[in-house]
Amino acid sequence: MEKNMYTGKGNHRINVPNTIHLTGWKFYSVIAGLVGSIGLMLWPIVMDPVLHVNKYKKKHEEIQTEIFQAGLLPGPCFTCCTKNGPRVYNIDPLVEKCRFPDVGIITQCEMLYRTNLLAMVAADSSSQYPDNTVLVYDDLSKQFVLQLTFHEPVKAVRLRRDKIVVATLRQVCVFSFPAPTQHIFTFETPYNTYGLCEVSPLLTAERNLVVFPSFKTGSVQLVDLCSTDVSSSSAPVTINAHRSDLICLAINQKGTMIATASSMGTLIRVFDTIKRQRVHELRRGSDNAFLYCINFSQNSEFLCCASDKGTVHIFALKDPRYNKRSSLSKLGINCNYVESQWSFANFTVLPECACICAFSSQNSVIAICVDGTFHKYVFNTDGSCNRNTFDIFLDDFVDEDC
Ligand SMILES: *[C@@H]1O[C@H](CO)[C@@H](O)[C@H](O)[C@H]1NC(C)=O
Ligand SMILES: CC(=O)N[C@H]1CO[C@H](CO)[C@@H](O)[C@@H]1O
Repeated sequence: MEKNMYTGKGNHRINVPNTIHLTGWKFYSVIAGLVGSIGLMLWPIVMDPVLHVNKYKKKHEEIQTEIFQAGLLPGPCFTCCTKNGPRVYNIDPLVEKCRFPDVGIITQCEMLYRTNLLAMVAADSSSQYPDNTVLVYDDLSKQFVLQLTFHEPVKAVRLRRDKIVVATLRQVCVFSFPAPTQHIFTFETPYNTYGLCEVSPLLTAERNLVVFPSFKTGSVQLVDLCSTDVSSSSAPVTINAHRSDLICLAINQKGTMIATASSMGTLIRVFDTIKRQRVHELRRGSDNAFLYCINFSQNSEFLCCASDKGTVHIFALKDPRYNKRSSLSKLGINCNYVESQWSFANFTVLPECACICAFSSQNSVIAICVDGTFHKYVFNTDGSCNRNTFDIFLDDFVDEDC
């Protein structure tokens, strides 16, 4: 392990064994995923919680404190960190693919798409690894193949096929990845308790950006990953997004737009990353809330968000006419408040239960909650939003080919 350690002290000693192969999960699992999603569309099985209400209540109590973090991959699976180690699930259909019980208590687990590589951050309380360390696990060789150690606790890890981005409490560090893993640059940030840091996920993105909070309250710093000269001498590229602290940050697939929310939680602002201009102002609600998650749809046509109010909202970006407007604006009264757009569709999950949301196949949004529940709703631009799936994912069996 020692040999593969990045100490962050100038002398970067990182060796990745030559044995990393970026093979996908078995090809047929993708096909199965596709077939599964078609199956779901033709034959929507609605698992009514009313039928399982006792089981649900019991499960809810049992598992509420078990999950530390859940992460949605841009694609058909998600990871979830439990007290018994991280797990990987397929979404369409909902099936547990893998669990890693031997790696100890992990608080963050980020998978490189659907490959064999997972970046993990341990809980400090677990004796094995400290919380200032990122461990990359290779599921083919069933071992950790890379260890990066920082001065401060790691708050987030983001992977792309060519980079690993790590947000610690006060820094964002970018490394080339997987082999050779070399330190490219480090940026200082204000205290980043929530590990706000996003990277445009695709190598083919129009803009290859890493975005994170900047020193001015409520502002976002944008760094071009392809730029060879990101020296600190040049003025940082920032967007002043909000007047209070950022609480949520998202980037679209192409890297052309970011969405932000502040600690007020009333507004979501969407900015063009090229022109650095605000393109949308979306109103989640009129009272304050804590936003857990914002996500763009694959083609940036829609945006969803989840808050502690227990409501998942869906907004239209490409055709904002679908969004609802305040009735005041219809009367022609003009002020900032009435100009903003309200979501055109929404659905509810358990309030105050942390939850992440993302778009899935054809006009559907899924929500994954720390109480172990999985929700999938199909929406329509007329504002209808109907439940397609409800399940308790920690209840699932392990697929044999894992
Ligand atoms: C959710 O959608 C319903 C139906 O369109 C609407 O009546 C309700 O006001 C919305 N709720 C919120 C919190 O926006
Ligand atoms: C599918 C997708 O883009 N999911 C992202 C949703 O947002 C969270 C963070 O808010 C990301 O971790 C996911 O990758």
